[in-house]
Amino acid sequence: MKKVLASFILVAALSSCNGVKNVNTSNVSDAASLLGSLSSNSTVQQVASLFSLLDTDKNEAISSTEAIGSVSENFSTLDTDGNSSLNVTELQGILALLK
Ligand SMILES: [Ca+2]
Ligand SMILES: [Ca+2]
Repeated sequence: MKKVLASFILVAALSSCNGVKNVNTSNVSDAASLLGSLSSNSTVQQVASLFSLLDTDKNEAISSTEAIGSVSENFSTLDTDGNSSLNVTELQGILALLK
């Protein structure tokens, strides 16, 4: 009986791990596809959606580890106040860089 309980706990722990992983992966792929669809004609709202997808720790700032793709490549250009993180206003600068 103890062994069954132990296996159950292990399975539960593994599935909760996978659950978290899946959420993160889908956020990153959502962010990547949104980023890929952005153009100079994209709206402020689309950039705001991208911001919330990239801000995985929800501290209202994109750190260099949260940035992906062209946001990551242009991180220092976008970080106009040089505090090593991007706020939603700074991320809007991505629109000017997209052609
Ligand atoms: Ca963050
Ligand atoms: Ca900044």
